[in-house]
Amino acid sequence: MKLTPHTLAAALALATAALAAPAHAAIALGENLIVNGDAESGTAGWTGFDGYDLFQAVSYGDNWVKPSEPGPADRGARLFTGLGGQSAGYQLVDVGALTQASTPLAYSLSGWLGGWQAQEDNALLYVSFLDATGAEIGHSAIGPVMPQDRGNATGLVYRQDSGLLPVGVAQLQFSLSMERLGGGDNDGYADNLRFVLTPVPEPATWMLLGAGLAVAGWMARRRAG
Ligand SMILES: [Ca+2]
Ligand SMILES: [Ca+2]
Repeated sequence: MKLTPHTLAAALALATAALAAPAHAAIALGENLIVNGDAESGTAGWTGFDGYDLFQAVSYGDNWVKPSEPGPADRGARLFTGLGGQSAGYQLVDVGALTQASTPLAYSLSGWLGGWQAQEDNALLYVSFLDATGAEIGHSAIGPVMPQDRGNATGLVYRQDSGLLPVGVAQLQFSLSMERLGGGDNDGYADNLRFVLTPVPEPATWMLLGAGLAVAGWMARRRAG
């Protein structure tokens, strides 16, 4: 199968769905479930996909993104960059203990993604929501950030996606990929990757919010009239 640009992580996500989840530190609501999402521990926590180079962790500096160039204020010393033509790695997290509770959960996926000058090298972070059989029952993704998104300037841009976690999720698979579309280096950049689950507010809270919105809408219509 030929991989179309920007879809590598998504295409690979299902490839490892049957793999057993590795041992993982204690997980909790409100905590970042991506291990070493900030590259400060090198590539610890990430496993390469068969047939692809694992991305690398490099220091902010002259050859990649300068500390003064756009990116997270709390960027630390390192970021992820691609290696070879296409880099891809993943991590699996067992979240059954969190999702089996009756309370609905909301997710927030965020991170800083970028590239180099006007080159179209890019990074994509994709999370698969897997049920107990390993089947994907939903997903979320951020990226790619293309040159026009960063004004053809080297750096990283913040991206975020959020929503309700589907019922029945047992595992999360985080897939990070970078592809090289220009020059010799794979300049898909990523740093400060986060995925957080939080309880959805109680139904009473939603009712109050809904009532407030209804009143606001009525006021708006009244003024418009
Ligand atoms: Ca960092
Ligand atoms: Ca490049």
